[in-house]
Amino acid sequence: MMNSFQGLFLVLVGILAATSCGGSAKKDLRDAGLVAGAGGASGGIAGGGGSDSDGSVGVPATGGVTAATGPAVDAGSLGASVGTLALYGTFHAMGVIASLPAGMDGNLNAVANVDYRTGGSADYMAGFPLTRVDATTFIGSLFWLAPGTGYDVRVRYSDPDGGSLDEAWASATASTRAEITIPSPSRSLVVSPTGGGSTCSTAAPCALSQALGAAQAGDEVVLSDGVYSQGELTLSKSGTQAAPIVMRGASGANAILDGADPATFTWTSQGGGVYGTTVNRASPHLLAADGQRLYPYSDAASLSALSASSTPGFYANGTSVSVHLAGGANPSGVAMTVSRFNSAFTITGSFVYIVNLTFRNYGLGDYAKAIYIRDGNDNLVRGCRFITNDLGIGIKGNAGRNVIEQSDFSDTIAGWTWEDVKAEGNLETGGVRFYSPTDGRGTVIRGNKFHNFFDGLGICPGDSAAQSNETDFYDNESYELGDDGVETDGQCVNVRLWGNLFHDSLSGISLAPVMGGPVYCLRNRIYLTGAGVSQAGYTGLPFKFNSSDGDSGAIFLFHNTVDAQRAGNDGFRILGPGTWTQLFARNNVFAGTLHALENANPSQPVDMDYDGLWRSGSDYLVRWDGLANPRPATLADYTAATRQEAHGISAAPGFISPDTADFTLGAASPLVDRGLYIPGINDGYQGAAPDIGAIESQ
Ligand SMILES: [Ca+2]
Ligand SMILES: [Ca+2]
Ligand SMILES: [Ca+2]
Repeated sequence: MMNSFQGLFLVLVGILAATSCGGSAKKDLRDAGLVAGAGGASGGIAGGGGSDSDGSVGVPATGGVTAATGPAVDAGSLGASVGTLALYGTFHAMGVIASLPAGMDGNLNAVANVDYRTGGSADYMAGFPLTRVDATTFIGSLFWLAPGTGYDVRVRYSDPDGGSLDEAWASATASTRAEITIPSPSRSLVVSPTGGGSTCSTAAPCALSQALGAAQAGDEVVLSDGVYSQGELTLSKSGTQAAPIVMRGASGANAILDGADPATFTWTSQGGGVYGTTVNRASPHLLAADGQRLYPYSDAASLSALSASSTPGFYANGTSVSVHLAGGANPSGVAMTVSRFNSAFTITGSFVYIVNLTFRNYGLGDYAKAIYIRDGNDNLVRGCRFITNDLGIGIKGNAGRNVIEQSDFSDTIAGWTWEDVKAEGNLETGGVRFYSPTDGRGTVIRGNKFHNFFDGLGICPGDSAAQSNETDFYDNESYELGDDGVETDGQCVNVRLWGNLFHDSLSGISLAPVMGGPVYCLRNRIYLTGAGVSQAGYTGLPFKFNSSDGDSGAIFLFHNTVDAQRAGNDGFRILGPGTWTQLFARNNVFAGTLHALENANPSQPVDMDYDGLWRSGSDYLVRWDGLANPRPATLADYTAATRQEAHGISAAPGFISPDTADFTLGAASPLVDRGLYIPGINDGYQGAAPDIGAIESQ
């Protein structure tokens, strides 16, 4: 049965086929626009299932990086070169920014396709088309690239009106970033917590401050096992790529930078289970008892009453600090932690590498963080542990190409109520944050764990003067969080999230709002949503779009797997308020326990198709406000009413073992080979067509 949606698609293909000069059917499908045209209208249409693919076989994309090869592009005839093209390479992706002279496409309906090839290759392959962000600018990304490799990139314009822009092009060449290797040091400066002198050797270790003062480009500072009760140190020197300044924990050691005051305080009963003392530095924001953070109450009466859901806590007034522990326990018999430093290190230099260190208890005053990267570039944090800090790593200013990888970030507040955390106001930071403004580009956050926070982290600044962020967030795991796995909230242009795991959190990926765009969410697995404690009884949002903080640009959701699992949670859910130009989803699994889909903000454009839709309970498949029947019981009813999901599949997804988070599709899964081929996104799939969901199984 052909509905009007499919009819519109065929009309578009027909027009383009008639007007293109010798282009193949593939070109026509691409030109038909996987991305919407002017104003982000939800008419971005792609069709054909897997049948428009040549079935090329490559390495399956499973969330990690693959170097799959797509079919060669037949560009048809090329017109004149036009405008400018800027590229920005990260390890595995590349930002593409194409600009036109003003007035070339007055009615804003041209499309910018992008092709790419490794330098010197004969054939171009297609990338995912660029997104129009204003009258003269198109922005997009290339994925699954190899590090340290040169690419030729070509943008081809297609304008349905013909004219000089149609078939015009722009090209440029750039390299992806080479992987980081740490060269052998020219000198090792060994330090210990009790070290002294200036020898800085294994036999005669010096103090950390001595080594940091002496370190030059090419040196390493090696921290021996133990606790370093230090902080607010500034690292202003720079290394180079060939000779970085490395600060690392000795092999096998647990070198701990500790922001807590090592003093033992005398606690005096103030009655009612409250005990007080005087600390050495004013306004600590982080106290803990037996390693559990205490809630920071804002006044003595609230502390006395434990007004935040009876959560044990403290109240700081200058250097006067009171605590109220569980059961009114005397803190003299408890291992107490009182922060006395705002930070461990502020890094203003470049090529400073921090490896295999533990950071804990940094939380004095406002905006505390273990590591502060302020205008520093090309720095590395690798294999570190961040345990109960107000923030692990804060980034601000002209700080670009910093890499945070293989590290573990945690706190102890996942059990606090949503409302109590929000009321306090300074407990939502998580593992990594960009302060405003952050104008640097190319931050890469990969292979980390973020857990027991409210939000796992945030990867977009509120403001940025850069035309694009070029931030990559991949292969991370966020879990046990009171709110979001990751906040992609703020100024987010060319921000890419792929291959991440989000589970046991209230929400997965927050896109609320993504100012600018485009933002790409590819092959993420989001499960066990709806965790956390809220007085309001919030249920989960695998993707969060609602915001009153601004307008979102284009959001692309490809090949994500959502399996809510917890009772009463949707597979996909849109709440109000919020506005966006484009929300485009293909090849995702949206499996809920309540509904597969729910939309309480139907004023905004959505374009969804080829998704696997399922709800395990007995409620309606879809809840969609604004329809004559807002509770479509079947996919056919929903598609008839909305034109969405004409190629969607309503069936149990057939995961191998969702209880153990194995979302591989079983042999009998109805989602195998039922996805849409999307150039630049799922080249190299197995079988007859891409599988729906995060894992290409067959
Ligand atoms: Ca036009
Ligand atoms: Ca949040
Ligand atoms: Ca397949």
